[in-house]
Amino acid sequence: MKNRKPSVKEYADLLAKGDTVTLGRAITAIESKKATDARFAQFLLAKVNTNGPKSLRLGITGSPGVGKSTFIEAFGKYLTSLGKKIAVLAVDPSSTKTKGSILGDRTRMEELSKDKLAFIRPTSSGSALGGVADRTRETILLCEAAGYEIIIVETVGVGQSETAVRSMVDFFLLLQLPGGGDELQGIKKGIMEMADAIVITKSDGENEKKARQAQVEFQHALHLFQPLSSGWTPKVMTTSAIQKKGIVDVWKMVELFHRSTIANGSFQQNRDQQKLIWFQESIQLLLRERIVQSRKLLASMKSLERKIIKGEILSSAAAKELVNKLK
Ligand SMILES: Nc1nc2c(ncn2[C@@H]2O[C@H](COP(=O)(O)OP(=O)(O)O)[C@@H](O)[C@H]2O)c(=O)[nH]1
Ligand SMILES: [Mg+2]
Repeated sequence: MKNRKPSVKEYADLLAKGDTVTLGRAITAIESKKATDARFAQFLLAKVNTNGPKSLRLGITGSPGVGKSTFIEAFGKYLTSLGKKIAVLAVDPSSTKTKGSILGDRTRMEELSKDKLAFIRPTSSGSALGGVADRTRETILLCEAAGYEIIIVETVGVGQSETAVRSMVDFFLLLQLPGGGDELQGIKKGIMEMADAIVITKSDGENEKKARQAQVEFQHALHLFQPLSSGWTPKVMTTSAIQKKGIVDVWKMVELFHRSTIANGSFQQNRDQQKLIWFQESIQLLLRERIVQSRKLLASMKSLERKIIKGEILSSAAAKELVNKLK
């Protein structure tokens, strides 16, 4: 066995061959707080960043317990049965507090995690700078470089993670429990507005009737929103992941979306726009990083924070004052 560490090029080649050990290592490097790991990850990403892979990126969201993991397991198994390579990335912004939830999710995708065509990886939020969104975007690129054609990004339906995930996927799916109008009240309108489809879960047994009712109500609700810029009309479907019902229809819908948005150009437009969002977010992150990495600037920031709270300075003016010190 060679003792020498493989070069970035060798890693890139291994990745291109779909080597999952290399993929895992590369993702770990992205998540690492060590500067050498970060540099390695950047070199590797630069090597694998082929413009425009033929992948499909799918975001899936919904409240805890709605059935995301069970759905992804059934959906994922169906996709691998078609011979497709899929990667599942779980974004859990609260994972530092609830480490157990991700482990729980993994065991719930038991069959899929044993599937040779599937790669499952939770994104830990950790405490490193850069944020979950940044690392998830890079992880998506690495998975695509390793030949995964369908990337599923799962997020817990709480907080701002939906907006972040929306800005890195092609298709955004919202899962909802069967139920009547009461259920409708509970959902944040903003999340529904971002959805390309709503899937009512657990449509089996006694729930079936309620699920169909919910389908009608959600369809009505969606009609009230502005049309999506993609020209796509959001759909509402019912599924039972346990009885494997509706899973094929969801895939057919996603395929239709893929075909029609590629045809009308909005698929590429969306990806281009997402690249620019990433650029802007990175600028903000790097600026902040520069500040907190300098003891002097960090002290200024803390002192300005105190002044803001005391009402001595406006937040925006304080930001200007701080950024002006970045020379
Ligand atoms: N009856 C029924 N139960 C389901 C279905 N999908 C998920 N569940 C159950 O709902 C609970 C939460 O599912 P899970 O996939 O962990 O939800 P998550 O928190 O959104 O990932 C579990 O007890 C599942 O067994 C379904 O299609 N039908
Ligand atoms: Mg889950």
